[in-house]
Amino acid sequence: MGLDIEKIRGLFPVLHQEVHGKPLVYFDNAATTQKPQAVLDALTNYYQHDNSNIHRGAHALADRATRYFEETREAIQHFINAREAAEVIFTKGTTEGINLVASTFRRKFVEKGDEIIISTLEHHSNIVPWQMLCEEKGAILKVIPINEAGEILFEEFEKLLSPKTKLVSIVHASNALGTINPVKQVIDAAHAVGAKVLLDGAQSSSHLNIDVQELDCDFFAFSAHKLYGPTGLGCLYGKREVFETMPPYQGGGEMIKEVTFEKTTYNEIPFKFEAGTPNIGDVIAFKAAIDFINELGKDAIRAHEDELLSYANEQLSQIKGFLPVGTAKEKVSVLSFNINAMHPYDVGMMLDANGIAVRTGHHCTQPLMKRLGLEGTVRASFSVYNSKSEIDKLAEGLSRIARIKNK
Ligand code: C6P
Repeated sequence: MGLDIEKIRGLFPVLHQEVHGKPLVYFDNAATTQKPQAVLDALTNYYQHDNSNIHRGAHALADRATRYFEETREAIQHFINAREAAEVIFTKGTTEGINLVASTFRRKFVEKGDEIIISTLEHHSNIVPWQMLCEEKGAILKVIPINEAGEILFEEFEKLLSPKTKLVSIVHASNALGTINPVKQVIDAAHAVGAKVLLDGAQSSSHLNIDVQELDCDFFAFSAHKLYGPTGLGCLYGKREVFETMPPYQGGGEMIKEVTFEKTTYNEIPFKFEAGTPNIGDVIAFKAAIDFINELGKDAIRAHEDELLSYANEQLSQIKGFLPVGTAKEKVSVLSFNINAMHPYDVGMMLDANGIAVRTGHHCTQPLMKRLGLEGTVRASFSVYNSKSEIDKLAEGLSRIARIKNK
């Protein structure tokens, strides 16, 4: 039995509105997903009944807030199959997770002449922190090339590996093209030369089953807002033995064991990496998003999204001037394209006039767009609450746009 999409849509208040006089069709899910009522309720409930600082107060509200906060950590542990909850750190998002690792590696593990490997598919947040590190330490940034379909060239990656490779940081699923990278192979090859591996899971976490133990990655960073959860919140998974060797990211409350003016000793993980009062309300609300996903099941979500992706490919391929961008064999439900030589922004504006929300531009992957010889693309990204009838509306809208251009 497939999912009951109408019922699922009923859980998302924001979907039931008109935009420019047309029913909203929300296809910008790779940028951020919408939030189910349960997440909104959890957030309100926290501020109405439980609001308190955590881990320090000796009163009922503080106890409750601490318990709910740590329950989310445990839910995340199971969601990604980490060995223990302490291997999950709360961050502001994928970007901060990557910056945390880059910052600690810069201070402790990377020397002049060492190498960091990323791929051509990376989001800016998995490029710039490593460039900053390399600039400061005199290290070298190497980039795995891709083919025209948007797949990494694995043999070329193997050639880049050497005993100088300190870290491989690679996107699990591309936000711009949808490509799913062969990360297990990447991790095994990187470990063979002694390098650590960080996976940017911003896109994969919402579509694929994640098992960090099976993958054997050293780090996995993702954002709550792409998983039906609140914005400004994310998680960084790290293996205990790796986290324990790393210096703290920021100094402040919570991350210490004892402070004197002469010397400070640091707290255990995860608290060592969680300085200051965290985003308590959003962490607590995030559990409702994880529960929502678990109730539907990742396999059922993926099956529905895959069906939408192939249906969209079929329908849009019939439009004269439709140029798909990113045709990897393994993809999440991201469809990037252009229409003739039209500027993606113009296509996006015309779709918006029809109530259809897509993202246009370089998708924070300028080097990838340059490699593909494009200024940008139109990107439709599908989620569990989307339907084939919405894709029909996209196809109709694009046909009209293409006809104007073809005249
Ligand atoms: N991509 C998109 O529209 P933050 O902003 O920290 O939550 O996530 C950053 C990030 C990192 N890696 C990948 C693969 C991503 O897709 C993103 C966010 C959004 O594609 C916003 S640019």
